[in-house]
Formats: sequence, structure tokens, C-alpha cells
Amino acid sequence: MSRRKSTIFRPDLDDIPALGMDAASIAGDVKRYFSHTLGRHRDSSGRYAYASLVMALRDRLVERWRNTRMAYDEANSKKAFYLSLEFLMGRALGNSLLNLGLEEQATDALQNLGTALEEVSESERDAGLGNGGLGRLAACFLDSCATLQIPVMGYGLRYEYGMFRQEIDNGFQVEAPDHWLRDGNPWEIERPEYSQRVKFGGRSEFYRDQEGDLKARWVDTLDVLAVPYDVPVPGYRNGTVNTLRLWKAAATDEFDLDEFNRGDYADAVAMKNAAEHITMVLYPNDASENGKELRLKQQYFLASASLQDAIRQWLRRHEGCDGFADKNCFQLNDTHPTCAVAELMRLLLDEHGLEWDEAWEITSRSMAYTNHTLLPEALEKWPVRMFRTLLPRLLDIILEINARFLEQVSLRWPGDTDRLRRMSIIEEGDEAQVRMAYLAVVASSSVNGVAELHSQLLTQHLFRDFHDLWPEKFNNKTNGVTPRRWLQWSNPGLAALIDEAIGEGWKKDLAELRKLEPLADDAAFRARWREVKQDNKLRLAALVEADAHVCFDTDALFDVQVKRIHEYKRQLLNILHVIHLYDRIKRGDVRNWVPRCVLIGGKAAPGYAMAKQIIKLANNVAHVVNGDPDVDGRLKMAFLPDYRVTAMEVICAGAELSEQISTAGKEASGTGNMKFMMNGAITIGTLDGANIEIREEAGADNFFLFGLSAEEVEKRRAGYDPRAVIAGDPELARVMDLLAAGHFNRFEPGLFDDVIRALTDHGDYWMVLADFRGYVEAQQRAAEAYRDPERWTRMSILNTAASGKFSSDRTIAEYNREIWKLPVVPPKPSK
Ligand code: JN2
Repeated sequence: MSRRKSTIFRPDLDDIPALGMDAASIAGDVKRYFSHTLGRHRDSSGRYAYASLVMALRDRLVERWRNTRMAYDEANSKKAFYLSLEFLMGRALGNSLLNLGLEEQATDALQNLGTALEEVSESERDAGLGNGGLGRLAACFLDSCATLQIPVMGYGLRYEYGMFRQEIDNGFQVEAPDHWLRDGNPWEIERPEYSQRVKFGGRSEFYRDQEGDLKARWVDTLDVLAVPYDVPVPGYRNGTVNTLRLWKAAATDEFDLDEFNRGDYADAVAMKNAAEHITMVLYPNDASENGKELRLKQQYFLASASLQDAIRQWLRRHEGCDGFADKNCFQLNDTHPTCAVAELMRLLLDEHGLEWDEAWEITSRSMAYTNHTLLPEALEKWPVRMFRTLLPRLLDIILEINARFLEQVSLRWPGDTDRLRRMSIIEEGDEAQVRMAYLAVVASSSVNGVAELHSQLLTQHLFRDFHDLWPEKFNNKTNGVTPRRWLQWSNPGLAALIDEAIGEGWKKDLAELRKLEPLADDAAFRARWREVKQDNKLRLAALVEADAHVCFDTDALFDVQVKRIHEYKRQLLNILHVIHLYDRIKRGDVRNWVPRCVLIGGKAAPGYAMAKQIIKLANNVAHVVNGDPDVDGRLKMAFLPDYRVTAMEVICAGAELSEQISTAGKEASGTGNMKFMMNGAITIGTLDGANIEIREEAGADNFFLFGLSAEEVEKRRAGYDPRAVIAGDPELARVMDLLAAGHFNRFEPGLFDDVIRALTDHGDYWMVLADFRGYVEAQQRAAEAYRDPERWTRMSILNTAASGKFSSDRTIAEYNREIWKLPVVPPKPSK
């Protein structure tokens, strides 16, 4: 085959005229994509109308993307990389229109073409590439980085299957696969030219280089190709478009050839499959580790591809690695991408010829680690044996890091062998394990928790020894959420009312919401605030009707708990309260009754039996309560199936009471709590995670507090007797009796025995019963406040007004000021 001399195709793109941002230009482009690119002339599904509109928008994003990249290149500034196994992006269409300022134009364009934007938007699948809090936080952070115009790139995995779809069958959770890419994804751009090779297996080989120095290389590996897919991340009306780069695993060519030459076509295809399996599916275990080999492969695959890519970007403009740490920073989203530590060392030592001390200097200066949980079952540990077979060269490096680290510890605390054992990155035992959190702490210049209490507990417990050694590493970055998606987009009615009252400055500086405070005393404003909430409650009621088949009365108090199902989050406490209210109704204790609609939603990890039983219990209690004529509209309960980002956009706007009732000390921060607060819901909650800061901002009068504090929880454990609590509280005893008598499982005997026994026989680890009385009383205070609409509305306004701290813009500004230290780099405006 003759090859022509290759030339670089690099046409002058500067003379392409900027695309029109008016309705007519957009309509023209939509039409052309529909007819010429997609080859359609009619569409009853809305899918092709959707795809055409996205392509028209994508063109406009691409212009700004290029301007942003050129501005970053020109500034040659420091960059940060956000490494995360999860990015829970949800839908992109509404958010892109909002951030580009094209909502009206797109609405008009589609109207002129004979369809409605709202209808077309429904064709988009959620990008559900995350489990819950940690993944959605990463998505909010990307929005804030682009809005603040700082050079941050997200690195993640392009899972073929995202978070499972949850169906409810006879009250039980059933998981269905989420093949979200089936109809194609018009938001991504494949960039095979930036593919990277990732090694697995094989062995380390040591040799002497030309200078006679001992070097290592990783040989006899099976390589997998990492192919990047870029997703644009637009800032809020500022011309910046940052990048989320997602890696897909693919077989290498020689992989196929080797097998093929042995005449084993079927094996060749099977091997190809094994390679591509790495990014097939997101693990659905929110906050619990299960030590599966494929998960470690995913983690290393992300770390290696991303670091090689970052180094490739660096070497385009620099000779060698000097100065790399001054210009590059890697933020590790929990320990999941922590292989990056050893991988950067490997690349610097083995591929770029650095000495250990130089490589360690660069690595430890450029890594930063965020912890998202204190739950012991979520702390990642990988068997040394698994590392040895899968990533032998990384294991060498981890052991060397550990040896040098323990040397440092024994210099500081001579003879303290117990401390050495406690702090070692390798946990000894029947099966030696790598403690990923310790590796992350040792190798990072910054370690942060995600709310004040959580960061404090980290230094007092999990990382106490490390805090003794390096107090300066530890810091707090209280979480936040993007007000663009979680207020402006999800609640256009409230956003318009706020605009009218205090102007539009809050969209970029959420602290300005404080200007709403005086309006809490303005009766006319309160009436309008209520009208908006009423509209949003109607939208939420329609969702509940459609998906849970329960009819919510919009005059009732909307009491909402949506989040992953976990014992520490205590959905069970909420359900016990519902049973208590039901019991009160049945015994006629209904004086001054406040009608209430209780909504619970969330997914259980497929292997978490107790969480699945809690879902079944919620459904059964709802069935009994909703079907009992004695209840007579005083109480409704629904379990909403398939809770996800797009559902939360409707839920947070319509909620009035926000349930944040975790056992104190267990919820690192929470972020749903912030979305509800922004939208004027009032929190009923424990002193846990960011609830503490929410209460501080809103004021104690505008928060329904109950329960043991984190300290009290630990003190109370000694001698705690849940049966004595039941015996001492007749109303609780009645609730437990109803449960035990099978009132909610009449034709399903024994179904809830495990749930009941966890509370009574097994010591009620999560202190559900200990907090029951306090919770019931707080609920009573909430009901009383709700009976006075003026008072409730006042509290609601004051909550929104106080929510400014919980913008992820504030959080990201803190990460940047204290950790990343990146300059603001605005692009040149698009012509
Ligand atoms: C998390 C923390 C979290 C995890 C998730 C295995 C484990 C995992 C591990 C995910 C998987 C997938 C550790 O619970 C906290 C919230 O309080 C907090 O608001 C958010 C954001 O900081 O992080 C949650 N933690 F396969 O999601």
C-alpha cells in the first residue's frame, strides 16, 4: 500500500462567521440537521427533533469551546483535573439553553417548526453516570468551574450502562439496565486521536540503563485502549466552555491480530469483549465497598488514561517534567481514583526517567484528596494479592511509598510500633490489604472533608494519626450545589419572583439572596411566594400521580425524603412516624390535624437486603394508609420509583418540608438538603453534616431540630437498650405493635421480621428508636407552624434568603483559593 506524504490539515478557522444566536438562525439549523444530517422528513417520537436541536446548540457550544481552549493555551496557566469515577450529569439540554441564554430563542424556533421545547426535552435520557451525592457533586462542581472561568477539566468513565432504572413490582425494587447510549449521544465528541494505552497484568522487570542506574519497566502486559469522548460544560452566560473527558475502553489492534494469527477468531473477539467490559457498567453500591476486581480495573483505567493525557498536554509545550507540579493539580473525588498516585510515580520514574525524590516531589505536590464518608464499610481496601496480579508495577511503587513513609513515622515517634501498624498503608492480616485512604493522605498536599462537622470528625478519628503528623494538610470545603440547575432551571417561577424583588445578581453571587430577608415581613410578597409554591406543588403532584399512582392534595403539607436508601439515612424513622400518624388517626386523636403528603424516593444498592426491605415497607405502609377510608385525606404516602436528577428538578421545587434525619455523625454533608433549602423548603433534621451549617445560616427558629448529637450518639451506645425505649413510650410501643402484628404485611407473613429485629434484638445501631420521640415532637412543631400559612411562608422565604452559602460557586472559589490556585481566564468573545 503506498502512502502519500502526510500533511497536517489545519485550515484557518478564524474566518468562519459566528453562528446566529437568534430564533431564525437556530430554526434554520435545526431544519437542516433534521433533513440533511438525520435524513428525516417527519418525526412522531420527538427523538429526531431533539437530536436536531442538540446539534444546532452543539455548534454554538463548539465555537465557545475553541475560544476557551485558545484562551487557556495562551495564558499557559495552571490547570486542575477533577478525577472521579462518577459524574451524575442528568439532562444537558435545558442546562445548556439556560447557560447559553438561548431558552427563549429555542422555544420560538421550535414553535415556528411546529413543536414545543418541553415536549422535545422529554426525549433526553438522564446521563446517570453516578450513584448519588458524590457523583452529583462532581457535576455541580463542573458547572461552577465553567461559570468561574477557571481551567478545570473533568476526567471520568463513559459507562455504557449508567445507574440502574428502579421499577417497583408489588412494592419490591426491581433493577432494570440503563442503556442510556442506545439512541446515540449527541452531546459527546469522540477524539480517537487522543487515545491512550493502559497496561494490565504482566510483571515488573528491573534493568540498568546507559548510565548504569537501576530502572524498572512493566512488561508482558495486556493493554487496553482508552478512547476519550468529550462533553462540553458551558459556564453561565460567559462564553466559557470547559470539558468533561470520559474514557471508553476498547481493544487494541495487536490484541486482535495476535489471536487472529493463531487462527482463533472467536477467542480474538472474546478478548476484545473482555477489554471493552471495563467501562460497561457503573457499580451501584453507593458508599459500600465490595472488592470486585473489575472495579479496581475501572479505577486504574481512569487514573492511567487521565494522567497520561495530562502529561501529553504538558509535553506539548514543555521539555521534561520540571515545573509540572506548579502547573497541574489532581483533585481525587474520594479514594476511587487513588491509583493515580502510584500511576503518576510510575510514569515519572519508568517512562520519563526521573529519580524517586524528584518524582515524589511532583506527585505529592500535585495530588489533593477529598473524603466523602466516615462509614467504615465504604473505606476502600484492595487485597495486595489482587494488586500483584493486576497491577504488579503499581504494587512495587505503593510498597516503596509505604516503606519511606513508615521511616518518617518512626523518626518522629521512635519505637512506637503500634503507631506504625496503625498508620501503615498496608493492613496486615490473613489477607494483606492496601488502604487506599491512607495512600491518598500520604501522597496529597491537601485532604478535605465536605462539611465542618465531617472535616472535624476526620481529624479526630479516621485520620487522627495523620493529623498529628501533618496538621497543615487537613481542611474543610463545605459542599454546595449549582443554583443554575437547582433554582433557576428547576424553579423558574421562584426565580422570576426573586429577579423582580432583588434583581438578577444572585445568579452569579448567591449571597445576594440575603436581600430577600426584609421581604419575609411583606404580606403581599408572601402571598406571591405561596402562589409560586402552589404551582410547583401541582407539578410535583402530577409526577407522583403519574409514577407512583398516588393522588396528593396540594393543600396538604408536602413532606419529602429523597436520597439513596441506607440505614444511616433513617428512612425507617420517617416510616415509623407515618405509622404513628396513622395510629393517631385510627384512635381519633385528630384535633387541629394538619393534612400531610409524605413522599419517599431513592434506590437501594442491589445487594443491600435491609435497604430493599425498607423500600417494601414504605410501599406497604403507603398501601394501607392510602386505602383506609378512616384516614379521609389527613395523610397520604407515596414511594416514588426511579429517583434521579430529572425527578429532583421537580421535587425540590414542590417540597415544603425537607427530611434530613441521618444518625448524627454519619452523613458527611448531604447536598439534597441544600437544594431543598434554596427552593424554600424548611428542614427537619439532626445536627449532622451540612445541616448544622444550614441551621446556622437560616437561624434556629427556621429549622426543626431534633435528635442526639454526634457526640451523644457515641456516648449513648454504651448501655443503650432499645426495648427500654419502647417500654417507656406508649405511642412508640403502639407503632412497634402494629408492625409486629403484621398490620402492613397481612398476606406476607414474616416479611418485615429482619427490619423489626434490627431495631429490637440487634441493638438498633442507627439509633432510630432513641430519636423517635424527639422526631415526633419536631414533626409536631412543623405541623403547628404549617397551620399558620403566614408564619410558614416567612420561614420559607428566610430559608431561601439564607441559602447563599450553599452555592457550589462558593465551594469552588474556596477549592481554588486554598488548593488549586488557578487564575480566572475568560475567553475572547465569539465574533
Ligand atoms: C458518597 C462516599 C460516597 C461509593 C460514595 C462505592 C462507594 C461512595 C463512597 C460510590 C461505589 C460508589 C464514599 O454520603 C455523602 C454525602 O453526605 C455527601 O453530601 C456526598 C458529596 O460529598 O458524598 C456522599 N458520599 F461503587 O456518595
